[in-house]
Amino acid sequence: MNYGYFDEAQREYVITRPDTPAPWANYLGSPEYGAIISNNAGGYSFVKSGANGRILRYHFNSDDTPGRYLYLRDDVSGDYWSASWQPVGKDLNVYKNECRHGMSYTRITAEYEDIQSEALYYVPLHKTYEVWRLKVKNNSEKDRKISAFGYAEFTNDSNYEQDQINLQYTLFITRTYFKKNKILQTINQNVEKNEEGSNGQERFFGCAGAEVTSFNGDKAAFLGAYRSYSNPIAVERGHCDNVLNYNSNGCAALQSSICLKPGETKEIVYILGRHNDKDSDKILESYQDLSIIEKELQELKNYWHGKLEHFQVNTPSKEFNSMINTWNAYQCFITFIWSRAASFVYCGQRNGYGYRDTVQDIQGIIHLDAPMAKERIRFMLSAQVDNGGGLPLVKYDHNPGHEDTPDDYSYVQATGHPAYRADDALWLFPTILKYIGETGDSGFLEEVIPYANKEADTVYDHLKRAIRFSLERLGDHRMPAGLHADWNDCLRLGKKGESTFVALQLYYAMSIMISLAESRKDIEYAEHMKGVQKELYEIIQNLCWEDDRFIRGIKEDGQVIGSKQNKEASMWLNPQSWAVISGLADKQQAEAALESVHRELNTPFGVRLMAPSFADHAFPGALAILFNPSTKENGGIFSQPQGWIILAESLMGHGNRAFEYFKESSPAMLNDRAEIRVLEPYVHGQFTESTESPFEGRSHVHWLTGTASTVMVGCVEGILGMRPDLNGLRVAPSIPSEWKELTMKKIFRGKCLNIRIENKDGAESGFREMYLNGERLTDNYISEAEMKEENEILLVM
Ligand code: IFM
Repeated sequence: MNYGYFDEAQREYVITRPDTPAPWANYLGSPEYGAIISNNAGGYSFVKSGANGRILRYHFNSDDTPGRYLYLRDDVSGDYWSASWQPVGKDLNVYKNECRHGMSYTRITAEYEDIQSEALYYVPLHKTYEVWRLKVKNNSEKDRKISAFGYAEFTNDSNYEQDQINLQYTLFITRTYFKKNKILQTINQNVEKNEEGSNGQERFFGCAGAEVTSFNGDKAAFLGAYRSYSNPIAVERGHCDNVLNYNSNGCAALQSSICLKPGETKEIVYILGRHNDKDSDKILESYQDLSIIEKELQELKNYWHGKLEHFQVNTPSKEFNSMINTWNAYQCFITFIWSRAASFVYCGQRNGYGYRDTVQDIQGIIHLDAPMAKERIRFMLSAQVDNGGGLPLVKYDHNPGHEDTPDDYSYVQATGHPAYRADDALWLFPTILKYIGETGDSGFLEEVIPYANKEADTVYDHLKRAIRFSLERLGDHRMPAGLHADWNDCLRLGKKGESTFVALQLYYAMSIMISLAESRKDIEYAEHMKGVQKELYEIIQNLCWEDDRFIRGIKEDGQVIGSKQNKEASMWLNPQSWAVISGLADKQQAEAALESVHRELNTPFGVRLMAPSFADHAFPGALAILFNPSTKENGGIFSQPQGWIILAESLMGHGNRAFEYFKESSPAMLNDRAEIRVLEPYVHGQFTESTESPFEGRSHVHWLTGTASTVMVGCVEGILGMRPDLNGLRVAPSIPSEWKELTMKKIFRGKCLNIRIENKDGAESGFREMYLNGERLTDNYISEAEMKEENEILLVM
C-alpha cells in the first residue's frame, strides 16, 4: 500500500493519505533553533538543545500530539476541523489532505466543506523562530465566516525531563500574558533579570496579518476538562475565554476571524520562538508585509537545493535517483547536524556527540559540502585524547585541551561512558581520506589541532596516535582488543577479547597511513607501518578466516565468536564486508565470504547483522540477547551495515548484487509496501525486523542513524564508482547489468563534471574506454590537472 510519492522536480515527498502507519516527519531549522514536524503537524521545537532548550511539548511514544495546530471553524454551522488531518481527524471521505515535506519546510493542504487551507511551516534561514503561515480560501459560492485558532503548547521548563517529571516544581514557575496580538510566556519571571527586564526565559506565539479576537494562555481552559486536542472547548464554542496561565500548564491559543467572499483567499502568519516581549514584537512587525514569506521560503530552497546540486545522478531507477539526489542526501545533513539529539525516538536526552557515529556521519556530506565536513572533522580531532583514543561521548560544550577522559572518574560520571571503545578513532582514517580525496586539501594534514585533554599536534600526528592507541591495546593473540565495545554496542568480548572488525579497521587505517606517509616522504614511518601491517595481516589470516567466513572475534577466555561451530550467531555480516573494504581478503576469500553473506544472512528486506539470533546460547557479553530475536543487534537487519555490504559488493565489481542489497533495504523501494515498513519511505531507520519477527520488514528509529552516510557512500563510491583520490577521480561504476545508461553531474574541486556511463552490453562493472572532453584516456582515471571548468566525460563499459 502506498501513502504518497516522490515529487523530484520539487524535491518533496508528497503524502496523499494522512493516516500513515506512523507519524512521518520532517526537520526544520538549524542547531540554533530546531523543529521536527509530522505530516499531521505533530512535533516539537527547541532552542539549541533538545534536552535543555525545549519550548514546544510533545508526547513521545504516544499519539503524535500535541503539535502546531491550526483549527478552522465555520462560524455559521459551528462545524470545525484542522488544517492538518489530526488532531480533529475528520472523515477522510469528506476531508481531503496532502502533506508535502520539502527540504526544511512542510506544507499541508486540506479541503473541507469548500474551504481550502494551506499551512506552511518553516524556520527562516539563520533565524531563531519558526513561521506557520495559514492560507484560507473560500471555494464555495457564498460568503463564509471562518474562525482560525492557532495553538502552541509550551513546555513549563526548557529542560525536557523537568517538564515531564518534576511537576511539583515546573507547574508553578510559568505565567502567560496577552500583549499586542501575541501570548508571552515567562518562566521564573522574578529572577536574574537583565537590563531589559528579561531573564532569557520568555517564549512567544504571535500573529500577524489578522487581529486576535480571543486568546488562551492556559491549556486546560483552551481544551476544557476531559477533552483532547481533537475537540477543544474553545474551538467548539467558537471563542477562547481569555484565561491566562498561573500555576498550571501554559499554552498559546489565538483566535482570529476571517470573512471570505467566494473565491477569496486570506493569510495569517503565526510566529513562535524564545524571545522577550520587545524582540518578539520586532519579529512580528517584520511580518506585517506577508510577501516576506515567499522570499524566505525561496532562500531556504536555494540553500538546501544548492547543497544537493553538488552531486546529481540520473539512472534508470527513479527510486535510486530520489534517494541519492534528495532524500538520502538530506538525511545525511540532518543526521550530521542533529547527531542523535532529537527525533520522535531520540527524546533529546543525549548530552553530546558519540565519537564513532559523528565521524561516520561526516562521510555522507563530504561530496556535497566539504567545508562543512572539514569543520566537523577538526572538531572531532579536538575530541581525540592525547593517547590516540576518541572520547566516547563529546559533550556539546566540549572544550578542547581541557577535557577529562575516560580515565577520569569525573568524565565517567558526567557522560555515563566508563571506558574507551576500540573503534572510535579508527573512523577518522576513511573520513579524512575521503575529505582529502574530494578536495585535494592535503595541507589539512599539517594543521595543528589540540587534543581533548592536553597538547596539540598536526592532523597527521593525530592519525599516528590513533594507530598507536590500537597497537598499545592488543589482546593475547596480538589482535586489537575489543575494549568496552567495538562498532557493535551489544558485543562485549572482554577487555582483552579481540575484535576482527577492529582488526580490519586497523589494517585499513594502516594502508591509508602508508599512502599518506609515502606521499609526504615520511619513508621511515611508511616502512615501519608496512612491517606492522604485515604482522597484523598474518595474524588475521591465521586466526580469523574459517573456510567461507571471517569470524567476529575471540573472547578474553579464548572462545571464538562467529565460528561455523557456534549454535547461535555463527555468521556475522561486518567482518565479511570489512574484509573486502579493508583490502585484506584475497579474491577467493572475498568471493566466498560475500557468498556466505548472501546465503546465510540475506532476507527480502536486507541483510541481517548476524544469524541465528541469540536465544539459548549467548555468552555473558552478548548483550544483544536483551532484544527479541531478529531485532536490532540480535539478528535484525541493522541498516548501517547495508551500506558497507553494498560498498563491498561494488568493490568486487558485483553490480547486480550491490543493487540487490540497495533495493531490499532502500526506503524508496518500499514506498508501495509502506504499511509493512511503517517508517517514512524517504528515510532510513536504524534497523528492520527480520525473519523471526511476526512483523518482518517493519523498520524503526527514523532519521538519525549512521545508515544515511554508509548507504550514501555505498551508492556513490560503490555503485556509481565515484572514487576520488589526492590527484583526481577514478570512475569505476558497479551497476546492475540492466542499466544501459546513466548520467551524473558532479562538482569536483570547483569544476563541473558531466559524466555519462554507457553500458550497451549489460556489464556489471569494468570499462572498455573512457573519454574526457572527446579525448580518449588510457584508463578510467582523470587527474585534476586535466580537468577544465566544464567537462564532458564518457565511460563505456
Ligand atoms: O555503532 C553503534 C552506534 O554507535 C549506536 N547505534 C548502534 C550501533 C551498533 O551497535
